[in-house]
Amino acid sequence: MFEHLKEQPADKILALMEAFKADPRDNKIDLGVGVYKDADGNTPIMAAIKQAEKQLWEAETTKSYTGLAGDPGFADAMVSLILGEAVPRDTVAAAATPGGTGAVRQAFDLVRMANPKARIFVSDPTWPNHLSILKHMGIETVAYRYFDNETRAVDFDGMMADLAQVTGDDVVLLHGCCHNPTGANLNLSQWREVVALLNDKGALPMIDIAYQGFGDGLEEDAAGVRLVASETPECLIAASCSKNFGIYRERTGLLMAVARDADGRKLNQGTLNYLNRQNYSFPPDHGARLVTMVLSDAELRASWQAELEEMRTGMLALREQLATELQRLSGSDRFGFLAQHRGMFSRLGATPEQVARMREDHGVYMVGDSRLNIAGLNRNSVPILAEAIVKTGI
Ligand code: PLP
Ligand code: TYF
Repeated sequence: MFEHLKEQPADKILALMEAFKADPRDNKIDLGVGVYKDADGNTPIMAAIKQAEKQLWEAETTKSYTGLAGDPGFADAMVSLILGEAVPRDTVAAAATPGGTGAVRQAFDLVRMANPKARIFVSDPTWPNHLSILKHMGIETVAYRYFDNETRAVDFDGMMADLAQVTGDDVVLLHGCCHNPTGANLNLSQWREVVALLNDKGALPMIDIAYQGFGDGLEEDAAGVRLVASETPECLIAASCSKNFGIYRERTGLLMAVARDADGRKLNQGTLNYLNRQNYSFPPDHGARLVTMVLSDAELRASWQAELEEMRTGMLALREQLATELQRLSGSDRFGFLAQHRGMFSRLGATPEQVARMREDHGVYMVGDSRLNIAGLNRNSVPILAEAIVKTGI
């Protein structure tokens, strides 16, 4: 039977991670996979998580199953972190999932159950896994313009013109903050315009939020998603804890479905439980429990927020340094966008050939579309990168 299988394309980002590991050069710089790294190139376990793990080891008395939607305390803590007071809690159904990817996958499954005709509108570009999962599921996708390659900012006019084509059968996938791969984000007045358009057309917004706290701050990064949740009748939110809690391998995420009322929530909750059961029964618990402990304990939460803030401001400082260095070396302001972008990523706007030359000549690894991970830099490697960029003629 297996002879009928076809070779599947590799994930380019994960393949790049392997290529970097295999490169023997000492001075290589990894700006590929979206994992936070400190100045020494390590991805640390956050102090609050380490502390929570210790407490959990002492206090946990059973590893028996939780519920199909995971621990309700996790959902409560995350709904409050992401949505704040934006919507009444009794309208929000939520289920823990294996990572943000699991939440995205379950969201698409839910959409397909609710409306097999639904098309999903995705930003051009978007996280490649969105497209890969949608293709695998046989769901029709429509790309909407998002990024202006000239200005390296959001092509908002293009985006609105393309979204004007949505119908009441469609879903529009938006990145909550820190857009992957571009780093270019909507401002609040643009979010308002998008919400008005979707309400006008009756399309369902779906938000993928994987980097809350990496952009402008925990509250600021949630402003778009809160606006959508409070101003539209229904929406889906897929959240990841991988980055902002640094628990990538624990596979911790949450899918939320906001309904019009408590009856709608009941139906959504039943469906989310059903979908978890079909795909893996119970979601992973360890990471979710750590997140719940950190968010519910004042001391752990303060420690987590302080460390997250340090990561965020560190990335901002690297952005400023890189933009300044490039301005100095190139004598032009064309790299100013690096300081405007938010989150771990920026799209540099280089050609695939230039990206290849950066790798071959300078040992700089970025994704083929010229996405670079700012967290892969430190104060010493910024000038080296800036020089390589200018020498490559980008
Ligand atoms: N969505 C986006 C936009 C991402 O960049 C990521 C990255 O990892 C995810 C979702 C899912 O992350 P994970 O499944 O590791 O929680
Ligand atoms: O975009 C990134 O680099 C992260 C990590 O299949 C990632 O989101 C990349 C590819 C993938 C899963 C996670």
